[in-house]
Amino acid sequence: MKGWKAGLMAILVGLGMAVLVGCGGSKAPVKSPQQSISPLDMSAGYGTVVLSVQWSKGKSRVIPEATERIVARLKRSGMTLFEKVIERGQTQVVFEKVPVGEWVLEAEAQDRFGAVLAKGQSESFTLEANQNKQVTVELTAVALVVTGSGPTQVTGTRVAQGTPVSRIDANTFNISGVGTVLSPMNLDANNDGRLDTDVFVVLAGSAPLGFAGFSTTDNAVVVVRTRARQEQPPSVTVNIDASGALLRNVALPPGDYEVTVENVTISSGGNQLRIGEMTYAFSVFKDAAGNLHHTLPTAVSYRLPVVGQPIENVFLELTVDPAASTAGARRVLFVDHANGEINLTNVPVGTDGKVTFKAQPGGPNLGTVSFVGVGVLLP
Ligand SMILES: [Ca+2]
Repeated sequence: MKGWKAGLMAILVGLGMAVLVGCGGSKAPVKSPQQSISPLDMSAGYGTVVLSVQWSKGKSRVIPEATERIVARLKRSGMTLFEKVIERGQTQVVFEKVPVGEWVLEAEAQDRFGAVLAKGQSESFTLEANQNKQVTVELTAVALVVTGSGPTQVTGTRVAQGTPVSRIDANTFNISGVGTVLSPMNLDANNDGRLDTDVFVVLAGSAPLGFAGFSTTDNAVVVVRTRARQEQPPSVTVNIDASGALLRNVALPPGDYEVTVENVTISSGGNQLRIGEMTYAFSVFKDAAGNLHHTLPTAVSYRLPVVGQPIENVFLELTVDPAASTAGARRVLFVDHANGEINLTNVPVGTDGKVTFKAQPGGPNLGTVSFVGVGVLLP
């Protein structure tokens, strides 16, 4: 990300106006000033505070690229008494009917998920009647994070039950019209030369776990059928390239599966996150009309902490086939830290499987994450 080191220059102009009737008032006052700032000397009058923001495109004074809004707070004695939101594109916001006296302005740059990307606060200043004041707030990045998104490019095709198939070995089949596929299951258990069930073929080149910034030194993934009745769930090993793309077609009957890949690095803007093992759980399912779908992500957005940074304001957003939501799919996410388990608050939001979680304040720093498991499963 460009601009992480840069600060924002926000100019606060205090326009001292002895009388200014509150018309409209603050868009989002935290508390009514009349009720919450009794220590203020109300008899001394009010001023109006105008916060101007320079949405600079230069590299020396820019806000983080992902910033969607800036939240500005007027504080006294550590308490926020007025709060305003400046959406991207707006250049100023007006705090009306601000009592004179000592104030500190705090500003936070937030992304579209509300995560704080950068923040800062002004020196303490005095708002007096008939005084114009400029205050500069330098925003500094809260944490260096890995940010990225991209299509996972999962492509596939449904092949109908009864389609001619020949078995090459325990996990290799040749399906008429498709070609050679790997499968954890025996696709022709009754040995009649035809597919026992409809199957979904994830085509070579698809990257079920891969996305922009993803790389691995693992040269193969293991696809396991989970929730299978067998004591040893059926599995197949599929070669992949460094970007996570499958090098072979994989045929999957309806069911629940996991793909596991090891030694993952996610890179973005020069930052890296290392993950010892990453698993994606997914379902292949039939809708009411009998069409096959999967809950593999069709796109992934993420922001993850870099090595050595605390886990906070982290998210993974998995976009899946809308049919999965219709069918009542639920999201799962697990993260294990190399130095032990971290208690996370998982908050599934929205239909796209967005998951955000935060470490406890003061929690442990992050080394190589030993395990990240995400997925979307049918009930
Ligand atoms: Ca058969």
